[in-house]
Amino acid sequence: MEKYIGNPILSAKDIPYPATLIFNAGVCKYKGKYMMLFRNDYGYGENGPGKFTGTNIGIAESDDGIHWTPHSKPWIAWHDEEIIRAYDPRLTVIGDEVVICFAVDTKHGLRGGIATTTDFVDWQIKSLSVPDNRNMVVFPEKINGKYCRLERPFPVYSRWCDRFDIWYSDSPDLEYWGNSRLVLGVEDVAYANDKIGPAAPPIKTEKGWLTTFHSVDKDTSRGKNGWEDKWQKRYKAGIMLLDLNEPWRVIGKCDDPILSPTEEYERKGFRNDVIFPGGMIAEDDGTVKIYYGAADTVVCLATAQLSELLDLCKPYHR
Ligand code: BMA
Repeated sequence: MEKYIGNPILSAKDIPYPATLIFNAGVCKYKGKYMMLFRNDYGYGENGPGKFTGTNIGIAESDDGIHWTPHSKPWIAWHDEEIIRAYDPRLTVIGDEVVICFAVDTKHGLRGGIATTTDFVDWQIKSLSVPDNRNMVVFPEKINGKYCRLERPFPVYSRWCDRFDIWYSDSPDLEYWGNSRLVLGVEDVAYANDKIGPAAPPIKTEKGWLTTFHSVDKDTSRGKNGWEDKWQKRYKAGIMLLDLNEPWRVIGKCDDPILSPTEEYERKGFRNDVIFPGGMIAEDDGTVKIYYGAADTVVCLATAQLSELLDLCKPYHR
């Protein structure tokens, strides 16, 4: 992967409304433009360390996927009596629609939300999972007549610590989800000692569905890292290939992370040493753009050749 020399591609200083941390963006190509929805945690400092006044989701557009123009106002702030906030959007174009997955904090648990839009103005909520689930990403086409997603439940009572894995479910209509299967366990990723989760929505290749995931390793000797009193985790990005017809089956995986925190903008911020991809675009010229949140503070871009990413995925069966 080549990290873009001009990173970060979007940060709080670019945003024309109150913004503190601009990160974890979803990106798609839609109706001739690159569209980005990004997370904005704002108000740090007013309520003390680690406590933000609010979170909203901003929107930005681009002609080249590199230079971005944010709209003058936030896109949405999903908030009501039950819902506290929505964040970490991921975007998938399926036919005429854009499917948006969110993490949704509610008073009764953390839920995975799925919505659709055709114009980035009106949006319709299709489903909200039971707690606790998030990091949902939808595949860019129906497979065997079903919408498919990767997701990351938090099975606390069977794992007893942060041992969280990547799962698959499918749906006839984006509303009712089932056929759930384990895709990849945290124990299958040598560089993770804590948890893993889906990252950007998969892209279709002739060899299979190519998809990123995030992996977390925890170092309990670490103390204050970033703005909070304690932050002991490090987030990297991995990549794997899923079977085209049975997308819960991993058929290839890279042994090493494809992105690790090495740069200042990844190593220092609200939470140090975090790389959290949310968008991946395959271009016609054979390059792939991966968009990722860095240090929970800014949005960054890295590029690679699709053929090289495929070569990295060695045959794998769990
Ligand atoms: C995860 C999510 C992400 C965040 C990451 C690193 O659990 O909360 O939104 O980027 O932690 O802090």
